[in-house]
Amino acid sequence: MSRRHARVTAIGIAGALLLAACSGGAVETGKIAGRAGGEPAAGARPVRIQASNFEFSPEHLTVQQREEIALRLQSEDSSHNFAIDGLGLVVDVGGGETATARLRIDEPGKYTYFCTIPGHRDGGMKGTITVR
Ligand SMILES: [Cu+2]
Repeated sequence: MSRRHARVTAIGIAGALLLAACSGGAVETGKIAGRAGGEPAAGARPVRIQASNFEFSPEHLTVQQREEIALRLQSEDSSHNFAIDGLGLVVDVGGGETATARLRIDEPGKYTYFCTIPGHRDGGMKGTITVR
């Protein structure tokens, strides 16, 4: 590969990454106190959610303030994820797979969860989580 070709390729990759970052339906973080992602805490309550094109089941969840949740996301078709507006990405799941991650919200309120994959939220992949 020539030096010039290498530089053009590098610019192309940077552009593709930037595009991916911009079109990914980014989730806002740092507005809600809590934990999103990583290993579930010991003794966490398991909560199962099914993800499919284009809905979550259930569409409503209720948890207690500061309650440790082991969120188990099961994909019935393609890749999906579960993110909470203001808190962050909780878990990603590959097509037909199941993945589990930590979730804890420290402030009571009503929050929105959704799938960040482009088009999925607009297609209906969203729900509400009530924290008491
Ligand atoms: Cu999705």
